[in-house]
Amino acid sequence: DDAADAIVGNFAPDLNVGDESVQNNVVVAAQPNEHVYRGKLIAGNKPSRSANKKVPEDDDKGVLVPPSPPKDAPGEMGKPVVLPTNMTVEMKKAVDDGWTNNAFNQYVSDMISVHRTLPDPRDAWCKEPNRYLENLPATDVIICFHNEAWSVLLRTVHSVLDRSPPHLINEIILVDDFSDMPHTKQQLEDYFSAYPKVKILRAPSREGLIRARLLGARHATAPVITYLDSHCECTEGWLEPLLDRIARNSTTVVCPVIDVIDDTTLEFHYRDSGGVNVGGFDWNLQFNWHAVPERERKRHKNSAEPVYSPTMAGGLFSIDRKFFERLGTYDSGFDIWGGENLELSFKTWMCGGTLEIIPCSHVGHIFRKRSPYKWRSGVNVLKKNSVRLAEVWLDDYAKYYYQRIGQDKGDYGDVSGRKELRRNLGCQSFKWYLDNVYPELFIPGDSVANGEIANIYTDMCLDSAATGSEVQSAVEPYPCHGQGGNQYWMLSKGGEIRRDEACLDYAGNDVVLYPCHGSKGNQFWKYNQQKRQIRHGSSDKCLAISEKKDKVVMEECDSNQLRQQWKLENYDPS
Ligand code: UD2
Ligand code: MN
Repeated sequence: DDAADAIVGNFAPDLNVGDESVQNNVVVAAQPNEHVYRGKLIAGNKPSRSANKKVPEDDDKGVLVPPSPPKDAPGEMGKPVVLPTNMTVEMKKAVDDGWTNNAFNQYVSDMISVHRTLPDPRDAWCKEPNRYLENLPATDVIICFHNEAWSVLLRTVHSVLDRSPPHLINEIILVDDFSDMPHTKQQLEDYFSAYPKVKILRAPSREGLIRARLLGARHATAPVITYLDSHCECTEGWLEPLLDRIARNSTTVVCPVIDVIDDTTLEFHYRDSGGVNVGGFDWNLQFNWHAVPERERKRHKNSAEPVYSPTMAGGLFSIDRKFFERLGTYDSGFDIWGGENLELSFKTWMCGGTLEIIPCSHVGHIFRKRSPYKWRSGVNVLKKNSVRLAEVWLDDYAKYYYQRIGQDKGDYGDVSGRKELRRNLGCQSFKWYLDNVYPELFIPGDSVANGEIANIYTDMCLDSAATGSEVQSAVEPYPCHGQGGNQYWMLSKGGEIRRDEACLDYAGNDVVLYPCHGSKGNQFWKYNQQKRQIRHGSSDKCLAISEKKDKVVMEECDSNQLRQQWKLENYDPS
């Protein structure tokens, strides 16, 4: 039902272009004094225009000379902005509204210049002479947004314009995914009419970020496509190291280091090269971060060199446009949010490319603790996307994801076109990917049991809502529900009871989940199938449910005690 669907799988830049309201901006006029947006002024802040004044330009390359905010203005050099504790009632309401609408502190963002300065986070290695090729390909920068805050969106765009060599930016394509905030309408067009490189595309209905990206890609003409989220800030020299890798090999897909812009203070925290992480995923098909593995460290002399990454976070990367097209871009059946990052990661590696994180390139991103916008009602969008992904790319390993979702795949639509794409590309197997690209990943099939751990006496299961490997999280008894998820566990050959990177751990107090350390001790458990006991290594106690049936506890082992008896799903010690 949507135009974007028609473009999937390949690029057809000439298709339907006329149907969308493309703003080919011309320089009309503007007064680039937009750098001081203060507090609640911003909501109704209209960009000032004066019809006949020409915008200052850099050598007619269409790039404005950025206004430079005063050094002591809020947030300069990436410094935090802390609001006073004695706010007026109006101010407090404005702050709260900002949080409600955006899931970050919009009020603080509005106080900061849209041209604010940032520290230069680059390692000296990055700035050595002749580090990058002289003739780099230009890129289009595609930024999709659904109801992004005005000051944040503008700062994203200005950070690209202000900190990229003009000749390397062909166009900035803003894709409005059917926003309904007032400032995303005419005000946005008026504002960017002063910036000829900025083009605005409007999705005719809510597409979700994946189809919105495809819509943008259809209008891209530069040799390289760069995607950014709509709440980013590019730092000095972010672009050249990305384009350099693609110039050297067009099948290399590259991601900048993603620095954290604090959601409360907008402080820019950057990671130095030593702290760079690479991407992974777990069997719930969630993306996660890891330290650079030893085998990868060994490949490098300097920690600022590009590092291989099994996956990408998804929002910020550059890719050769033709290579993206060859890989079949994204699955347009992916709705709203999620899954596309792993799809692109897997097929990049499996179908002849490489995925790298480039420590010389830094872009900040506001990480949020919740999603501020509406998803679809009545469908589990993320699960649907993930099932499509698993069906097409995971081969037999898909079963591990299905165990996590209690085998309930739901209606995931038609994936035959995507399977055909994979066949035509002649890609490697998922096993090849795991063996060669992500050997660190724990494979559920290498475990002696997987599924629920049910207490015989109570029909309660070991349950933990922890996701990822938070440092210490509770494990509790909960009625068995048979749907995997929080009750899905694996008993590894090494005696760990684990889910992804989190291991059941007992250090004398509560039974908790702790990041797996692989050295047995407090994380070592032994199952005796006859006695149905789970005996703990270092304490020699047995796992039990408390008499009140409300806690997971450790007790002296007693083979007559039913509260100490457990059934492990799919237990097979052979
Ligand atoms: C991460 C990625 C994001 C995407 C997502 C998985 C980073 C820093 N971010 O989530 O880019 O890969 O994982 O899908 O790697 N948007 C729309 N339409 C929608 C929903 C979102 O245009 O229906 C826009 C949104 O305004 C934003 C971008 O898509 O600019 C990403 O959304 P997000 O910021 O909510 O995702 P994030 O960073 O949690
Ligand atoms: Mn984001």
